[in-house]
Amino acid sequence: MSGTAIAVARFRFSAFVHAGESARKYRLARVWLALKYLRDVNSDRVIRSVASAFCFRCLPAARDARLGRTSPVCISVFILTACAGPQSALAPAGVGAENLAQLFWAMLIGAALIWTVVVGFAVYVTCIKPGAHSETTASRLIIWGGVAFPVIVLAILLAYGLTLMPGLREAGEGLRIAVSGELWWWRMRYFPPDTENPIESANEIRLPVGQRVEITLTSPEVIHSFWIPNLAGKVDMIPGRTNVLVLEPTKTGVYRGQCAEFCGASHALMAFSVVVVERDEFDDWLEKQARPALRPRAPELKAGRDLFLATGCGACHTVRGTRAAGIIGPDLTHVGGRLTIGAGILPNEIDSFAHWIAETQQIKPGVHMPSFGMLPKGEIKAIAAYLESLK
Ligand code: HEC
Ligand SMILES: [Cu+2]
Repeated sequence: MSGTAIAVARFRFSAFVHAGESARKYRLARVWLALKYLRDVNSDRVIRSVASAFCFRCLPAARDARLGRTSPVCISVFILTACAGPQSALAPAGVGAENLAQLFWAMLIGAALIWTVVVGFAVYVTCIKPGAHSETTASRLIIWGGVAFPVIVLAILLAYGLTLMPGLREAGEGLRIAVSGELWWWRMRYFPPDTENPIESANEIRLPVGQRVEITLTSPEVIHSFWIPNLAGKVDMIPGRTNVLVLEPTKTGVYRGQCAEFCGASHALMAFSVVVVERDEFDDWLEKQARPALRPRAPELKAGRDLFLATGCGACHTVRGTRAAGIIGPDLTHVGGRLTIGAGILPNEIDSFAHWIAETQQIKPGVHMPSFGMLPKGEIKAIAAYLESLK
């Protein structure tokens, strides 16, 4: 939710209160604003539409003074819909996440049952049959309820958890992807089984559906954590160590990964997109990624490439097929073909490239790329158009 939207919502809210509305309408306004806020902060379109449907349903119902009954229903339905989406461990689209979701639901249901029994006991001894209990009853309760029962439950949970683990560690089926956590972006290197040289990319991971892919995780400087909630659990990326995670997506689609370990100033801006496609589509895509960058034909794009090379971008970035061969920043050979730029924070559009080049440090504080805002606007636009054309 943008600052302006918050200001507008606050303004509307206070206008509501100051207009001397009844207490019920005051409550209604709060619920409505809360829902509107939740709707706005959730970027997922599905959640948005469900939330707006409920906003509009709540409003007239509440006006009819039935808010007391309607709002808990609205809110709980809304909270449940938040379990879906491209970055949710409870909407599994991979074998690892399916196991974890299963474990989560089993634990949640178990915990709810135990809670009900404990509260039931509490109600029984305080309301239904208050008074002193014999010492034998009390000791039995402690031994069975307080010692034996938790030991049995935890042992079952441990055994269940352990049975899920070997599946998460099985070897991959040929393709390996080496991911390195940088400050604050992701370097991806694809190692198909039959090639020697890795194919380098960044900030987006593409996977073939139904195939077990081995992901090796490292980091050159600080600890990050690689997490794609819809596909699997998170695994740390530790300097000097290589951790292995196996991903086996079961559904095609676009998901979102995020660094899950605080790693410095722009940690929260360190995300990436995950695109799961059919096997054939994946093979075509990988084959294209291995090729050098497209040669620009249009004069504006040629000018953009020349400016890119002349401005020193090549000191940090590689564009295969040109003399730009830097390795400090992401490989830009096919940057225009990614869904987002800047590690999952801006949509892939010419305007975003221009904005990124001119205001890098404002967009992502602390990154190892200086802002190039001193370049004339026209030059920035030309470089942006060239990069966007690198599909
Ligand atoms: C000193 C090294 C350095 C220089 C010089 C540099 N960059 Fe970068 N660039 C980086 C780093 C590091 C990142 C990754 C930042 C992040 O997302 O955390 C980056 C990210 C980018 C991205 C986003 C890439 C992606 O995968 O999303 C673009 C586009 C980009 N730079 C363009 C340029 C252009 C154009 C120039 C020249 C005008 C330039 N860079 C100069 C280091 C550099
Ligand atoms: Cu990180």
